[in-house]
Amino acid sequence: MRLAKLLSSLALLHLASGSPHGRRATCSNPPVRKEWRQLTVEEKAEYIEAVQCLTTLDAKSGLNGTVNRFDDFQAVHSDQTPYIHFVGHFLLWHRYFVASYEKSLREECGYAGAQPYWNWSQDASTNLSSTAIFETEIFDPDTGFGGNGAWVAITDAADNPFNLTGRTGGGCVQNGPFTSDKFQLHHAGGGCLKRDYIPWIMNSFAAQSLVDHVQSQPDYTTFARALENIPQFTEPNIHGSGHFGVGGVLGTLGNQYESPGDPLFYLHHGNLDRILWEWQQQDLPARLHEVGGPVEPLDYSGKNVTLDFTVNIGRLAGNATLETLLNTEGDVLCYTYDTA
Ligand SMILES: *[C@@H]1O[C@H](CO)[C@@H](O)[C@H](O)[C@H]1NC(C)=O
Ligand SMILES: *[C@@H]1O[C@H](CO)[C@@H](O)[C@H](O)[C@H]1NC(C)=O
Ligand SMILES: *[C@@H]1O[C@H](CO)[C@@H](O)[C@H](O)[C@H]1NC(C)=O
Ligand SMILES: *[C@@H]1O[C@H](CO)[C@@H](O)[C@H](O)[C@H]1NC(C)=O
Ligand SMILES: *[C@@H]1O[C@H](CO)[C@@H](O)[C@H](O)[C@H]1NC(C)=O
Ligand SMILES: *[C@@H]1O[C@H](CO)[C@@H](O)[C@H](O)[C@H]1NC(C)=O
Ligand SMILES: [Cu+2]
Repeated sequence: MRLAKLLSSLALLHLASGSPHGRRATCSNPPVRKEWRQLTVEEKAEYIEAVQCLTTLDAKSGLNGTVNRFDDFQAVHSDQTPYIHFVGHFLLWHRYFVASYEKSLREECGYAGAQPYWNWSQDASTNLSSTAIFETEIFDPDTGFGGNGAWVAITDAADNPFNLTGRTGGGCVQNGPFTSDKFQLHHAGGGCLKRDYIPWIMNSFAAQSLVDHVQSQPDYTTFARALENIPQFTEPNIHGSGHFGVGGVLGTLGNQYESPGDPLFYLHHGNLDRILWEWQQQDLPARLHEVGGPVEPLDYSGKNVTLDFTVNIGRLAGNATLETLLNTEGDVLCYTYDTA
């Protein structure tokens, strides 16, 4: 009798701690992520100040070429670049990375808001040579992230391996809060922030019709693959829009290793994460528990990731399973978006 009672109370205890419904949610009042243009002038200034604050705090990642907390993020991404793109964990690794950056802005730099995103589809033109997409509040020198880099000609074809046409910059950014006198990178040789706008890539890769195509995919594997598409420029991919539209050939955001050196990286990947989040909302009960895609880059017939697959982001935060990262309001992540 006593044994039976003990066993049944143990069973109850087990149920309470083991069942997802028995677990106390640790995310209350999640920060609400908004499009940059939904922020007030004050909120924009607070965000930019918090980014600048990261550059004044000592590095903790232990990685070579890091002086400050901003560098830490760039170095961790660079370190893992060969293992985190064209794989099943691509989107959730970057979700965790951006959320950890948001957490550092809030907890280490006193930023009270959420990570903003850049909805580039809002400005994409069917006139592919239009530069209107680069003339929005995102690139405003006073309230945004500043504009293009100075023109730098490419004389050695090896510096443009994809033979991209239509470059317009390539040097240090010329205005705004991240010019070389105010902002310096340190990883991989460091130097100024560079941009190299390519209007046709920005306008075509950011088209809302492509976003609609990605969001109409029936499962995680096809969704994630449609979003990244192929590592070439013969077909558009929405992931490439911000990277190569803004970073072009010589710009920081166009460098697959060092791209988080451009503060716009976090607004660009914030938008990709918003697109994933919206796709999940279409069928949340299923899409909180579904992953897929290759463990090894581009290995579409090989081993696939599963819910218990673990990602690490170095010393930026602890290791996490893909299942925990599917939930933006769970035990590891805590944020949401302003769209329903
Ligand atoms: C660290 O970076 C410096 C400068 O780029 C380089 O000379 C050095 O070899 C690097 N050290 C390691 C351990 O990678
Ligand atoms: C993003 O922009 C597209 C194109 O203008 C628009 O249809 C969509 O509603 C926007 N979404 C958000 C969340 O801003
Ligand atoms: C497309 O944009 C370019 C650059 O702004 C402009 O010169 C051209 O007139 C536009 N073409 C059309 C058809 O609007
Ligand atoms: C770029 O051009 C060079 C020289 O014409 C060619 O060898 C190379 O294959 C081209 N690369 C791509 C990605 O098209
Ligand atoms: C991985 O997933 C793909 C796409 O669903 C599938 O074709 C492939 O067979 C899977 N790989 C294995 C080893 O099951
Ligand atoms: C996190 O994952 C990395 C790579 O898989 C591993 O080397 C490291 O030991 C893990 N850290 C912890 C605390 O489990
Ligand atoms: Cu990346």
